[in-house]
Amino acid sequence: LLHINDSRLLNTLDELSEIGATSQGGVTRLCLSDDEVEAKRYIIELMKRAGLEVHVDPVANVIGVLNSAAETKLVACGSHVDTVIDGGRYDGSYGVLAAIEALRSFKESEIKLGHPLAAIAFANEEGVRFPAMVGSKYATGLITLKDVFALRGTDGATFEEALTKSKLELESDSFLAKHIPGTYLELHIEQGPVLENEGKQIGIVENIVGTRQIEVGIHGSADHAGTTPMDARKDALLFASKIIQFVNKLSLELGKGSVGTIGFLEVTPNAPNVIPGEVRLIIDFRNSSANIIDLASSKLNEMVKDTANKDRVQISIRQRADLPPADMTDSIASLIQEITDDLGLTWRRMQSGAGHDAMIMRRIADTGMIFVPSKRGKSHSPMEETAGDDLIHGANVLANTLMKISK
Ligand code: HGY
Ligand code: MN
Ligand code: MN
Repeated sequence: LLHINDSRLLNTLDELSEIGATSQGGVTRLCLSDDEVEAKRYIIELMKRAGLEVHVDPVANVIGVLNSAAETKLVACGSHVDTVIDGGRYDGSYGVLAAIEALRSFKESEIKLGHPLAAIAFANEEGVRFPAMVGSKYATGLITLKDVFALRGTDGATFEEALTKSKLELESDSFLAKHIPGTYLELHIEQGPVLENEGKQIGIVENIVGTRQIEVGIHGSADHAGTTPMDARKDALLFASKIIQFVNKLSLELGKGSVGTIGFLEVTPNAPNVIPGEVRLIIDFRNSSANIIDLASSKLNEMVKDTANKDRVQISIRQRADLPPADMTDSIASLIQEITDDLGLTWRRMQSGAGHDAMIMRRIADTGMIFVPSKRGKSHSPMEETAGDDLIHGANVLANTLMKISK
């Protein structure tokens, strides 16, 4: 069994966490922000130090390749280095750094590998600024470069403008389209309380729930808060509050693991004595069943349109992101389980309530995910924390599973 270099992995985690660090101990690295670009440059450097052949594709996926001369199917692993606003230091970053550490350890121990291997930092997994999973969707041919370039961020910039501003040197063609991975493995923190509650060291993911994001623009009328009678108002925020209540009620009513969130809300002009004229909000609905997601989506569309008429406001409504539920590959889950047993670690099979690039990669490759425990189940928060030995265990499970597949 191979053991990765513990202190080196933890050291790179500390170094990467400095980039985009916030005062509360969290990290903010939105897609193609200066901080995320700096993180990508750090990853490029680290891959070079690890002796990998580095490729940066047209949407700024960063790919480090080992044993590239081998003619057999690529074995890929990785995650993302972009984060949410004031998120944690492990979400995504841990999987990328452990992937690089695994390949670096293979190279150092001169293990005979029968396949080329790639460690990947996918572009824009989180979808805070631009709609989610652009990197893996492009890498798997789900979205064209033209469509990626045209994506508009919540700040109004297009993906293309942000790429140009980043000054990242990009290759002209998609490395992963030319070298389609036969297998993809992703190591990630659980971002929930299950492993900690059950005292298990490793999570073997069986399925990832689906996510549907719907963006609603509400166009009322900005008027004077003092002189406008209550029955003459077109109050966009009042209408938004009905949508927020409805999303919560619908999620509770649909049950079966449904979760509905409105985390993005923009009020214009956002002044205490002006009736809100414009509101923009994004609904995030999730469920492990595509049918329930479709049902929720149609009920939301119906409610928004009906209520808009009553409230005399204009609305624009569009699907912002659609990430269908994905089952992981059984044979990969069994292999992860076998390796975890060999390493003498405890495990349990489980669902992922968080989305991951693995749900997209599953469309073209045999795919598996490995989880390590999150303290108090916290994530997408500066409180995100995972114990050092759990981080090492997860990296060893990833490395040994990769080695078994790549022999
Ligand atoms: O939102 C998610 O589930 C993931 O963190 N992108
Ligand atoms: Mn993540
Ligand atoms: Mn995340």
